[in-house]
Amino acid sequence: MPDVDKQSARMPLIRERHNEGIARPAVNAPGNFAMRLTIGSLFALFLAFAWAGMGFKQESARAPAPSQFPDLYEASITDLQDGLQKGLFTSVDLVKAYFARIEEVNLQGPTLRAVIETNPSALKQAAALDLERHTTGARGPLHGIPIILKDNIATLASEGMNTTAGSFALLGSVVPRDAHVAAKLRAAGAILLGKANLSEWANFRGNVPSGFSGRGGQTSGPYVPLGDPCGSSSGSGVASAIGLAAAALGSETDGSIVCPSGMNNLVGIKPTVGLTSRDGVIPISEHQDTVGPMARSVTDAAIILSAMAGRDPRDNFTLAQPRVVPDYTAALDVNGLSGKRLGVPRKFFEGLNSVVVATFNASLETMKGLGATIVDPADFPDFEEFAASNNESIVLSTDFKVDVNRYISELLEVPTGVKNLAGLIAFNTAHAAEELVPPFWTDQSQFIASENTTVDQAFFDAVAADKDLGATRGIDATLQAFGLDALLLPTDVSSGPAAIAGYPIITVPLGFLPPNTTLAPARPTRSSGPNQPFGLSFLGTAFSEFGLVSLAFAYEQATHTRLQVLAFPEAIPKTQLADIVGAK
Ligand SMILES: *[C@@H]1O[C@H](CO)[C@@H](O)[C@H](O)[C@H]1NC(C)=O
Ligand SMILES: *[C@@H]1O[C@H](CO)[C@@H](O)[C@H](O)[C@H]1NC(C)=O
Ligand SMILES: *[C@@H]1O[C@H](CO)[C@@H](O)[C@H](O)[C@H]1NC(C)=O
Ligand SMILES: *[C@@H]1O[C@H](CO)[C@@H](O)[C@H](O)[C@H]1NC(C)=O
Ligand SMILES: *[C@@H]1O[C@H](CO)[C@@H](O)[C@H](O)[C@H]1NC(C)=O
Ligand SMILES: *[C@@H]1O[C@H](CO)[C@@H](O)[C@H](O)[C@H]1NC(C)=O
Ligand SMILES: CC(=O)N[C@H]1CO[C@H](CO)[C@@H](O)[C@@H]1O
Repeated sequence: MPDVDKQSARMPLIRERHNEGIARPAVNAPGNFAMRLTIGSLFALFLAFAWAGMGFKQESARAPAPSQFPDLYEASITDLQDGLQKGLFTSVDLVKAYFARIEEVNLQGPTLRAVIETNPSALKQAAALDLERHTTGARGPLHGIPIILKDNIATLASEGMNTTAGSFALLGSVVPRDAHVAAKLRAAGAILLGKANLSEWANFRGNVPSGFSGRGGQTSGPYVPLGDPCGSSSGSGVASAIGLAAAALGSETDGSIVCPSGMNNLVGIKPTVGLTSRDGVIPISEHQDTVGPMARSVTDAAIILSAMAGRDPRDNFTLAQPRVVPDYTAALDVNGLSGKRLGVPRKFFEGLNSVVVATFNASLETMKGLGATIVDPADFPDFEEFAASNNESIVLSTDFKVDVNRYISELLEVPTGVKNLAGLIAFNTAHAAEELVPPFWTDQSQFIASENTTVDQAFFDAVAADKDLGATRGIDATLQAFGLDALLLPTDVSSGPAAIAGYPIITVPLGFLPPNTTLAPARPTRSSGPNQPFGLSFLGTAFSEFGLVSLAFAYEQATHTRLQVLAFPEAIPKTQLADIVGAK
């Protein structure tokens, strides 16, 4: 396949860059493979080579050392694809390894509750994809790569997984088809490994701590014990951060990809509304929802975004995107910051942690050193009007009722009998012990407020006001006034303007709170503590993802922040490919 050839031609370059300058974790380092070498694994390697030798691409015959298994804590999609292609391990091995890693930390050990379900068909699919690789070759960079989806992204019920937004109300519901993004990943050869826990209903039920769902319980983060994982793509963030899958998909209405990406030390892309289809994604708002990758590197996120973007007649917002989906990996340029103009809208910074601000300020110097011009401040011309506006809550509240009612009406079966938002509210009240759980998780006030809305003139005015404040007089006006390629913000405050504009954000690891940070009380999660990661966001205009990926990649490659601090030891799963391949 042409895709594969292109990819393998690029692989060595990307790998070299990736290895450069990474402070390899020493003490807690998962995966000292030399210790795990067994006769079994040697035999498996022998088989792998015999297999690879049977007309399988043009790999050289040098003997692999066992350490060539990528460490699953950090393994890139490129590394995994390389090992699969060389026959060092199979996709069946990968699925087994990730299942074992999930088992170690999800309900045992630190009980992170990041994963709500695993896919009972995943091993069978992996075997089929292994066979296909062997017979007709890999489809592309995602062939046989396990990815976790947020539990609001539909997958064929016949495969055995539920799609519930974390709610018992949708347990056993039968979706009409895969979500468009799930179907696209499948077509690219990805294995849909499982569903991630989330803030129930993508945090639109009421005032409930991030990462809680009735079905999945309370997710917590892997950097601070009982840490707030942020949300609503909480489980996607945690799962990707510690290698429970190669990467994950999340969805964002206002912050739900970028916040858990920032707080779990990941790269997250919140695409322009209309770049990735929302068909089959349990909604909040057609005006603001978008689906995107949460990964450990800009490269991985770019690979996944390239596979999931595209038009879909079932989501007419996607018809506004440029006709050809870019190959976002073509934007991966270490010189991507050179000659670029980036602005800092400082008025958004109020209330930020001073460590975050100081680290952000230092990153500006780094970017100057990489050839960027920083315009600081570069504020929104009508910031005060933007800040005073409450139009977003009208848009989301009104949209939710319409959009969630439509989603439920399209389901083929709903065993609980729930038919609409009014039915969801009644269901929660009737099943309070599972859904409205004391002491932290009792609220459904947002549901009730949303049920009370009507699509009226005030709603249409609010939609228009948001586009005007966020896009026309917000991000676009600021980019134009200062002649900028992008805006820069700490991820803690980046989501708002992009949310109401429908515009993209990419976040990359920026830093960690220092060791002497006070450990906040667990209520039920800790808002902060030592080693808590935080992110740096690049924002742009509609469909500017290609340019944003380029800027973020250049910054990531110059800084390699992610591995400067690892998850706390109990949150690092021990199972590695060597354990699985060796156990054959
Ligand atoms: C999905 O929900 C049904 C109950 O309706 C349950 O039997 C099944 O085990 C669930 N699937 C998974 C993978 O947990
Ligand atoms: C999408 O279609 C709906 C009707 O199904 C229409 O009301 C809406 O304006 C369309 N939106 C876009 C962006 O074309
Ligand atoms: C960050 O930079 C801004 C603008 O130069 C400055 O006003 C602020 O004091 C700096 N903050 C910290 C914590 O370094
Ligand atoms: C919506 O935005 C407009 C324009 O700034 C403003 O006049 C209006 O007060 C806002 N409405 C709400 C509910 O905040
Ligand atoms: C329902 O909407 C009406 C009119 O918009 C408002 O007066 C009332 O307070 C709302 N009730 C609730 C429970 O939100
Ligand atoms: C943490 O240590 C730094 C110096 O290393 C100091 O500036 C800061 O005030 C300390 N913070 C706290 C909360 O003790
Ligand atoms: C894969 C997994 O561990 N799923 C669990 C998620 O959490 C619920 C609620 O605790 C369990 O029932 C699942 O087994």
